[in-house]
Amino acid sequence: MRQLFLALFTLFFLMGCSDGGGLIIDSTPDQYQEEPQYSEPYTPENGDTEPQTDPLSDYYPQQDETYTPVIEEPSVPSPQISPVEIPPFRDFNSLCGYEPLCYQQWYLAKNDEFYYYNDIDKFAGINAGDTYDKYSGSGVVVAIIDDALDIYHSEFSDRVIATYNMVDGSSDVMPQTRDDIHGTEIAGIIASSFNKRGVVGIATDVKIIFIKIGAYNSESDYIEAFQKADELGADIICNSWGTYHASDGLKDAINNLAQNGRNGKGTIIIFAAGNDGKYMGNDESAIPSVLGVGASNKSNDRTSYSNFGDELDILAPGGDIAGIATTDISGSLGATSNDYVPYDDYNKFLGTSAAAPIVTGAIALLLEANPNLSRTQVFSIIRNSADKIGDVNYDYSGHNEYYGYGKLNLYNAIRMATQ
Ligand SMILES: [Ca+2]
Ligand SMILES: [Ca+2]
Repeated sequence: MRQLFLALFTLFFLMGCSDGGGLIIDSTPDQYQEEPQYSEPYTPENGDTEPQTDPLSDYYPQQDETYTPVIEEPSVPSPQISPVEIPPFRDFNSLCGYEPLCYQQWYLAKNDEFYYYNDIDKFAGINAGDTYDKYSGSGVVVAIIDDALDIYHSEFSDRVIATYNMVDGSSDVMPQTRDDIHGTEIAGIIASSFNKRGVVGIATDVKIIFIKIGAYNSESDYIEAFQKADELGADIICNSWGTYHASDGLKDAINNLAQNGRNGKGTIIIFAAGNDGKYMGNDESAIPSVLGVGASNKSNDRTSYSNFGDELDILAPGGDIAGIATTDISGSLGATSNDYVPYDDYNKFLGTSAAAPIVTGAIALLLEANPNLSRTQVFSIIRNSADKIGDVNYDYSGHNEYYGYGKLNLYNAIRMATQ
């Protein structure tokens, strides 16, 4: 077995301990193995009072002013004033609707109180803006290549359109053990719905193809997995795994899809950069026709574990102290005994494995907004709309080897895609 960290980059993170059987060849950095350090995570029910002082009070400077004057005579139109201007960083209430765990999805929606109690930088999220009013990934198909998927999960079961098991050639991709947890967590980030349960995904109407791979698959199996995703109609292929030894054959297959897939516009292939804090080297995420995704944290900075290199394209929240709330295998199996993994769970989900599906969901919205975008145009938009975070210099092209082209800014990307 080659050096495939099938447990897919962050399985070692999510397990919180290294009991993952033979699949796991890497270990969780020590600083992330501890229990969360904050004492009282905020929940809406626990009777917490408002913060004494609100460090974010400058955050929506015009919000009150914007809404108060609406008492103006409704009969007098003001044509020169545009309709309510939505702040670039949107209030979480209007985005979250009735999803009970959305308040802790700091990577998606800014919640003043939650941010305050968890000391989260006000720009740490992806800036969803008003995107959710307009786009939901409708008409877009995402393939996830990973360990297993709970296809019956209430957040997305109605949108799983095809499954394939590369290990045994069947269509059964259901988790077999409590360790087969990773794919369900990824799917939830991308595709959870507004169903008054749990979390909300980035692309709530996207269709899902799931292709199961295992540590005993061969190089030709990986190639076949991509071909399968293409045959089944994938517009985007999300990969939170890597080998550090991308073969020429796999590179050819990926390049071919990136060039000719999606009816010649190019399939968008996304890979997590990996969690070893090292140079990406010959990893799949470093293939130039692949979008390589690193992880940012609640401080709106790069995480120390995130791999780096000339081919790193973009950062997105992957978390370290604060994890990425998402779906878990339904019921007792998985990270938790219920259907979700909270941001502060002992087995919280974090890593570049969580960042890649965030970018995947964002691109699903881009392709809905403008289906004609070529693969190279999508890459260009994602790179050029990114926030230049971190106290570092970016080169003439806007790139830094540790930060890529910066951190995903969904609102800006959508604007750029629809101009
Ligand atoms: Ca939900
Ligand atoms: Ca569970």
